[in-house]
Amino acid sequence: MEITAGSHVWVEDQELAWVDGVVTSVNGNEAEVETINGNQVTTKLSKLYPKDMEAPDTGVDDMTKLSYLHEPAVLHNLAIRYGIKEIYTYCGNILIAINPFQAISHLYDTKLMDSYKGAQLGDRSPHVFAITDVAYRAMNNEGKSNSILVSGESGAGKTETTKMIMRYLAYLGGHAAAEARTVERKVLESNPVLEAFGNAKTVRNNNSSRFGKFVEIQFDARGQISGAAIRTYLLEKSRVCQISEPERNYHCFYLLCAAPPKEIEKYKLGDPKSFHYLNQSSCYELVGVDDSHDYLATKKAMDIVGISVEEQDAIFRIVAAILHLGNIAFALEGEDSSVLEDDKAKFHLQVAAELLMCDLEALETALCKRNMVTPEEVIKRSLDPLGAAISRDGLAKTIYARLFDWLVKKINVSIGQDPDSKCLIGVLDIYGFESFKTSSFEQFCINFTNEKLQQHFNQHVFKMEQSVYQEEEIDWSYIDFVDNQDVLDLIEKKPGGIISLLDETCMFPKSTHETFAQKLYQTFKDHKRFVKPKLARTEFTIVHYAGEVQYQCDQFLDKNKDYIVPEHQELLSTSKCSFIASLFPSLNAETPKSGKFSSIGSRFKLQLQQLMDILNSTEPHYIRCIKPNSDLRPEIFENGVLEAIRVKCEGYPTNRIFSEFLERFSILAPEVLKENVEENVACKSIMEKVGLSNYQIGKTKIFLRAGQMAELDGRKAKLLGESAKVIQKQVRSCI
Ligand code: AD9
Ligand code: MG
Repeated sequence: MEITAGSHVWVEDQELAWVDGVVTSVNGNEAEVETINGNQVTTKLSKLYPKDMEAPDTGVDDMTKLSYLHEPAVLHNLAIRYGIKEIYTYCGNILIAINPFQAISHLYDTKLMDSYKGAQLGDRSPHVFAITDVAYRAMNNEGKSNSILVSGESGAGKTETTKMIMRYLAYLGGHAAAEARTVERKVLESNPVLEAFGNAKTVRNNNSSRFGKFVEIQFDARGQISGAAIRTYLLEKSRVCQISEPERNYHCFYLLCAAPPKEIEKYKLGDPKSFHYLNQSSCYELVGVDDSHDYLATKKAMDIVGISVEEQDAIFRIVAAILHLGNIAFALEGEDSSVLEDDKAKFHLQVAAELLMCDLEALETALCKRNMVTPEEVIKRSLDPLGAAISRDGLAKTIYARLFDWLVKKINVSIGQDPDSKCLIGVLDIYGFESFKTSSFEQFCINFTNEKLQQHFNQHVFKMEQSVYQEEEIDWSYIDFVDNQDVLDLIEKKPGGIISLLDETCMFPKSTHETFAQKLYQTFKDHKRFVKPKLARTEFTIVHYAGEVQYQCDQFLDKNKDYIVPEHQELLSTSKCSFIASLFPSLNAETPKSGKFSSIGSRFKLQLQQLMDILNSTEPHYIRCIKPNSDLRPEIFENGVLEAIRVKCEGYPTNRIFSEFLERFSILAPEVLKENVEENVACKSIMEKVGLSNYQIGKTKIFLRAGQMAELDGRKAKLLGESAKVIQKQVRSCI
């Protein structure tokens, strides 16, 4: 559209993201804009976006109703709706949810659930229940599995949204008889249990999921919930031993420290500040969270999901043992051996051994010494204090990870699977895209997941667009499909991708993180998604769809090794606590030999591929969560919402029913209306007169390319301006 003096436009603003204003003058390819907050801005014409002056003040509940589908228009619409506490908006059949960071009354109550039951999408205001209802009905009517994929950056509201989906599904597919309701109760109560052990406060979210989760809810032929399976993905193990300001460790540690006195005494706990694994950060309490209340609530939820009292005791005993393990400090003895630092360390070693029900000396040896196997004999080699601390942390992480896996398995067994179920609804809540000051292997895996999902999303949006075009019988064959395959290749291609190179490096005994970094620099020096930061020795940057992330490869090698020290395995498999011993079953021929290299990265890649295979066999529905800040600018700007819009813009982002189009633009060719032709012919004539091409005429709608609506509006405004001048002239001549 031609932007001239008097045009209403959006202009970029440092504080507000976008601000609207009026062009006061145009000089070459620059324009002066007077913004509504009274500033004079000079900017390039190409940086201005036309503002739709006919858009309703209260916003639209579906982005596709916007005449201009560009970034400022989309964000402005979301901002208007957010201002009136409408947190949900559609973009076609994608639901956009903006985190309100406060409870909105009645937004999720049963009365509201009633009102969405069976309603067509769009009949009622946008809501997570509406999308879920569509998925449920599609499953019942077509007998096909559906999935609801919730995505968005960390803290955007994915987990909360997922819980609402599960609640609504339990409402739709719940049983009338109280005694039959156990399945859905177990499904719902699995959430607080998994959150207690798998969520933690991070910089971005006080209740951040540190694992990915795909819940498969199975239904019987009558549409009632008959079983469920929970799959989890890569728990962040490093958090157990290492946290930084202002984060926290996993919730369960703080819950247990706030348990009733009897438990505190039993597990020899006390102030969380006295534990090394917790006091690396000064954050112990969360605003609005009562850990002692949550401890009891978690135990109640554990009861419901079928974890026995004895099992609960063993679980919390392990949690306490990990805290005590963390306090076993080592000092140097002789040249390169280590001993317990002081009496305090001895005390914690003793408590840890008691809680883990293993031999005290065996525990100390497992921490401080390693077996060296030579052809002749096995020699015990001492570790230095640093080596012993690493060994201790490794043990703590392994125990915690096994405990978490046990919980997931137990919940699955307890809920039970329905072998006869033909249909399921899968709900995906994966950790959101992350970029920290120091991003490590965990962020690499998390962001890899998000790239995978983004690709699925792109393909889906593209397919949806195609189906609209097909319905209207218009040609779509030349629309390019833009995707992020290049980033995925960089990460997961076999051979040659980063994960492959990492595995190769891990298997080569002499390699270090420096040699790994060098290998990356050499291999990807020309890759457009890979950047070697200036002066970097061990960092690398990936240009993700959501932005650039710089990774620090210091710990990539260690974190990629799925390895349990044989001495630790030996120690715990002989624990007198059968629960603990069962977490470390003796190795048999089927399990990989202890000490043999197995890669976390490759296993994660495989898990993701399996997830994608499941998703590809379902009908997907998308919910994109946005975390707003004061000016509603998503922190990661190329958020999926904008990505969906970008995909749309590749095709025909705007369409209008013929009659609506004629009503808006017949002024551009009034003679057309007089000709008494069919509506589609009239639309065509207007476009021809204005000189626009590349649009398409469907069966009921006209499809416009990006910018064409703005162009038409511009012509209309100009015409109206000119006719106003003509009228003024006429009036003047009359006077
Ligand atoms: V992460 O990737 O796991 O770090 P999520 O899961 O996207 O992240 P989460 O659902 O945990 O974010 O939401 C963060 C916080 O926002 C919650 O703890 C709530 O306090 C708040 N929230 C999110 N959605 C809603 C909502 N619909 N209503 C009220 C909400 N509060
Ligand atoms: Mg979450």
